Amino acid sequence: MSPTPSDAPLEPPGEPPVLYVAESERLRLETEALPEWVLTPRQLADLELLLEGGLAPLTGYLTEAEYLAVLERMRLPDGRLWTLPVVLDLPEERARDLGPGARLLLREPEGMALAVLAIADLYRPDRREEARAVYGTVDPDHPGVRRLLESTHPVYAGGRLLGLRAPHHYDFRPLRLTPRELRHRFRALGWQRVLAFQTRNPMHRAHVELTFRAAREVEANLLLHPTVGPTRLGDVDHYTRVRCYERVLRRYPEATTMLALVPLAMRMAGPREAVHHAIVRRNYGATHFLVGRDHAGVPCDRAGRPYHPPYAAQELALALAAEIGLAIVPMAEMVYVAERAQYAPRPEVAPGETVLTISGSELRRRLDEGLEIPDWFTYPEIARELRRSRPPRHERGFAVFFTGLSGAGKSTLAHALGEHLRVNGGRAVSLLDGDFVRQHLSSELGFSRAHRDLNIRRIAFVAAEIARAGGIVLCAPIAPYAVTRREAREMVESAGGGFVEIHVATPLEVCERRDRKGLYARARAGLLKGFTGIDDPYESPERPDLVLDTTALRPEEAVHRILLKLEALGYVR
Ligand code: PPS
Repeated sequence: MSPTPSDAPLEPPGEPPVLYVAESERLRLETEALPEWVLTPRQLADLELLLEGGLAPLTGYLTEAEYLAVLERMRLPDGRLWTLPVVLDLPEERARDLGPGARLLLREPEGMALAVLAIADLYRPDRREEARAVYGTVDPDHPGVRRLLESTHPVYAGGRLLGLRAPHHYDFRPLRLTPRELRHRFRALGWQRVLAFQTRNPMHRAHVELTFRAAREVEANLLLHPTVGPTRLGDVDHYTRVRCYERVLRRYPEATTMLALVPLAMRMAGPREAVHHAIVRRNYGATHFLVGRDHAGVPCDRAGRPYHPPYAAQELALALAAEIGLAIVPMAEMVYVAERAQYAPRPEVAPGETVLTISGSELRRRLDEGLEIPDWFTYPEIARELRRSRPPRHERGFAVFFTGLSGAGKSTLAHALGEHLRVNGGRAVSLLDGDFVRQHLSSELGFSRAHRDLNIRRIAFVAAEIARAGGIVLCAPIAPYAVTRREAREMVESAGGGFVEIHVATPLEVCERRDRKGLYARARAGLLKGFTGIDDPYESPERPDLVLDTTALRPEEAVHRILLKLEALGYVR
């Protein structure tokens, strides 16, 4: 199944050109008054790869003609292989005063100018078509599809990049080698055959066995080349992962294995992304690329159906290997065989042998509950690192997010819960009540949809920072929109915090009867416009962690139910 060593080109294709302009041109461009755009983390990762030649032959973002050709044929209009859209997405407000021929200055979030985009065209893509072509599905449960449909700006700008400088990183600098630096390193070491391994996860024993075996089969040196760009929501953060890689590296023979990081933004696009990853590694000077089971894939949909057959990525990458310009090394999944106390490729497991595996979600569960992580699964030093970054839930920061109509009882419950948690002690408890936030954080905002969303994002931002620092935060806004509540959850969870959503589902009639602030009366009289529940919508949560109706429930009773839920989820003991 694997290619023989002679399949591999010994000399990788030429060094990819970087996209930086000369110093004089840079100074000139920097003094021009250009319209600007501050890059998102994903855009920043794409830009860094582009500037350093990691996405050669691209010299900028895809124009519409290129984009359509890539979607339809996995090729640029001139026939060269290219499988994923690499585009700059902009909101309408930003795109409005731009046009073909305009130049757009691209900055990193800290303000440093990185590049100028010479805009060739601006277009409004059909993102469902893009999802269908790239992911093979428009299922919003697929995280790549969801990001594309919900969090991508509607206008794409294509054109050539004039690079000013590389983004600056303060973390793991010695490991962030550019394509040129890595190629020079290989040359200096005399490495002519290099097998690259892509990952977005911590490496456990199965990965080590897999990479060892693959490198041995093709008689190549091994490059551990994990991505440190944005990956899938919920993945282990790159700081923890890189600490794990540094530790796992010591398990390999020093002279034949190297670790370097690549700022690649994962799409989770399966087969097309496997080819993309291989192209990137060719640019970094690898001669071989390992493609395992379900490369860059999302295993299955809600009904348990796979989005792609598990070996589809291998098949596509193998079929295109000659064009990519490196050898694809397909590997079967490695599993632990209990009777042999050894890892083996799944197809080589004999009938009657016991296969042991621990899935990503099972590992997270064990970490959350502080349970054992067996030695056959990972090395003790890796388990230690993972425990440090994901302590059991009762030691972690979390948000309790109350949502419901005005007068439903959110503030009362949040306040009462806060007192209980403070009495228990341990973690700091902060309260972000709706009214309080509107006084201090969002005093200039009204109640339009845009302002309500902004208000919730601000709350979520603060909540995420509190949870990141290990605190407990109780949020009690109306938060009437489901999409924005989900965004809040994602913000807190991606900061490593827990998120517990409580729908305070007291019916409108009861809230209105209470009318403590007299607002319902004013809304009914038409004196207050856009009041939630009266002439403004409230979207009930579909799957909250807890639903409480305070019509006949005393605050003490309600708080007791919340504490039981928090205990059941493991956040308090
Ligand atoms: S939102 O939608 O989440 O941003 O709302 P929130 O920040 O929680 O603010 C709700 C409080 O503001 C008062 N108020 C209104 N609520 C809803 N709609 C309109 N038009 C409105 N105008 C003022 C109201 O007292 C809410 O407080 P709570 O604590 O929910 O009763």
